[in-house]
Amino acid sequence: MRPAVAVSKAPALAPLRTQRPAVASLQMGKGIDFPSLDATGLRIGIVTTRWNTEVVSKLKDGARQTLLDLGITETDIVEFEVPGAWELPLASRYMAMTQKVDAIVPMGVLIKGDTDHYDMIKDAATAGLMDLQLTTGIPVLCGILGCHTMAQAEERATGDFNHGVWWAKTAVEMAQLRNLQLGKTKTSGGVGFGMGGEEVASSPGGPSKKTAGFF
Ligand code: DLZ
Repeated sequence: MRPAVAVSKAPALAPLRTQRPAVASLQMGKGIDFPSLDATGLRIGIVTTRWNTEVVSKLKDGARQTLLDLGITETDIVEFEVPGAWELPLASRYMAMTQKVDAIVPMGVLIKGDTDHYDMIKDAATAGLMDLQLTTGIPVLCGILGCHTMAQAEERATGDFNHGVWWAKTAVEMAQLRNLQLGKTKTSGGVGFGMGGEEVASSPGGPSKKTAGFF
């Protein structure tokens, strides 16, 4: 007798929503073009380090100004600060746990020294950031410059080559892609901890209560 064939009753996956293809014309290794972006209503998180703060602050300034130019309000730029690049993944995770940011831009600068410290931090931090975005589904950028000299870092945080500008645009593009594909509405509300969570039923059909936690 032939074994019964289980027929899935699960609804077919929703077709992928299409987005205008990104313009990706490489300019001699000096960055990429972006499609026209409108970031109105998005909320973007920025996490910066105090290590190499002179360069990191330029990256942050470039990112902030770009976000504002794209239509994001000051209040929709959420900022955390941490000591060094090693701390970026955990702080970014705290920010992701709020579920109130559409993308996160961690920013740090690692300068290669004479020891293996640089490689340990660079590899662990970048792996942590990748893991974070894949496990949460929230875009988390690779905003760590790994440079051999401070001059290299300065160059990448200045003028037309300010990576903070590109990171901001990438964050907006990825946030839009996520919201489009997941059918999410734009994020709103505060970032904090308390009783500001969603109304949920405490039991099926039971009275609703507000959840405690990040909101
Ligand atoms: C310890 C250290 C060193 C040597 N260099 C850097 C650096 O170039 N950039 C950076 O962001 N952080 C550096 N740190 C600090 C570590 O990231 C981390 O803050 C400490 O090891 C404490 O966990």
